Amino acid sequence: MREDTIAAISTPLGEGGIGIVRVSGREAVAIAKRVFMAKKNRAWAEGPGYRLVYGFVLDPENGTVIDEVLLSFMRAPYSFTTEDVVEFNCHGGFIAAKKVLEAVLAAGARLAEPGEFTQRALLGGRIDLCQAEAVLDVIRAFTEEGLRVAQGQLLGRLTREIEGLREETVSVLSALEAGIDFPEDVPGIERRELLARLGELKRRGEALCENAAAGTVYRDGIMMVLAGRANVGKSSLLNALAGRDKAIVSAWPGTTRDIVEEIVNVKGIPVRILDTAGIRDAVEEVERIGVARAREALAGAQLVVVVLDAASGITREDKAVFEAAAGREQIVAVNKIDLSAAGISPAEIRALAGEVPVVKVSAVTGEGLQSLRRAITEKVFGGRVLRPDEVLISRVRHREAVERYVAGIRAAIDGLNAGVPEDVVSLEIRAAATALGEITGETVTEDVIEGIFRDFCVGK
Ligand SMILES: Nc1nc2c(ncn2[C@@H]2O[C@H](COP(=O)(O)OP(=O)(O)O)[C@@H](O)[C@H]2O)c(=O)[nH]1
Ligand SMILES: [Mg+2]
Repeated sequence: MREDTIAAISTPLGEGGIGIVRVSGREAVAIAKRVFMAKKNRAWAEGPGYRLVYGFVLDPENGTVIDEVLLSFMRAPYSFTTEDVVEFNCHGGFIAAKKVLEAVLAAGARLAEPGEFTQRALLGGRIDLCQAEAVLDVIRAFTEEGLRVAQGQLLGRLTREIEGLREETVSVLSALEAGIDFPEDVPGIERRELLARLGELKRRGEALCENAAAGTVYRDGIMMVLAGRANVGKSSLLNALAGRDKAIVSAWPGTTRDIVEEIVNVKGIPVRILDTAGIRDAVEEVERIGVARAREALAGAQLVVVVLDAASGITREDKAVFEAAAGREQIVAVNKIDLSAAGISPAEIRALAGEVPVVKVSAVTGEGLQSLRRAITEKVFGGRVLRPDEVLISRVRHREAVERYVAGIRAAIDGLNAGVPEDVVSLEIRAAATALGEITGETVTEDVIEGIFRDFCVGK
């Protein structure tokens, strides 16, 4: 499979300073020699790796210059893929890198599949599966916090945590099995000690699951809906949080019909904010569809911000909004406090919505926006404060594996307490260890790996 040499443009197409064509594989150097003419150092390929060589990529057909480039050369195994890698730093733009790629393909390389360079790094043993996933998460990170979580994973901190847990689990398993196989020779590990060690493993697994919620939030973000009757200032609030005029704001009720959305960085959380049509008994068809969509969005949201108008107080229509939002995680934002500082009494809100956080804001002056952001993070993290160096699970695939691990250890503990035979208990522990191995790729099917790389872009 790794017989052939792959190539792709690794930078986004478009106007830019440089565009990079990456070539990896056994023939990388031979192929580069066919298309590249060094200005001075003609013997670059015989020297050590990690060097830049200045020169030209020539059209293999007629010898004309395609582009002036800097070639960088990483010799196996000291490269991203662990293979010989040559990268052409071409001029940016739409054509130069594309022509260089064509020349490289004509000289014997094959166009890389999405994520194939990273896949080779995985096959070469330079990174494990969760580090490969982290490569994509680093690229896609939307906030600094998301980047930090992804970098921790890329640098192997999650791997070490998972591997440590797995080794300890296997060690408990072999102690238990020694007692089963040679009951006369080895005194079976004491039950009490066994239970204590399993209890500790369960606790560590549970801690990882708890933190996974935060990690997933930093990676995937949350979906938040602004709901309220017409004209309370939902669109104005979206614009204020986004810091730009995304949605049309107008004194005319019923302006927003379709859902307008924007991803906003709220204290490190990528929040997908959906601005919806005001919920009311619309008479006209387009608005009616908009209201139906607003209700649908509400049903799928992880967090609902019910917006009220401080100047007009609570009306019959606001009550309908609270009914639609009932049972959802929610925050109440009393908007337009620049018009009415007194706002709406918390008791009145509580009577309709129960114990919900209430913040006073003005989308026009910006007052209270910081409190709204804080209320959002408190809702999302449940008031928990995260240490910056904490190892966070950020992918559903990982969380599910750890959940199965914890379930297995829990079953083992319950089994021991209930007097289940030890060989049955050991099966539970073995399955738990296998679940952990799926995270780093030790025990994982080909399908899972393919699914992961399908998400990647070509060139990474
Ligand atoms: N004074 C004041 N006016 C606001 C505020 N927020 C919105 N408005 C005004 O209220 C009207 C309706 O705002 P809009 O954002 O379109 O409300 P929506 O229908 O809920 O999306 C517009 O004229 C806005 O300028 C606010 O905080 N203070
Ligand atoms: Mg609107």
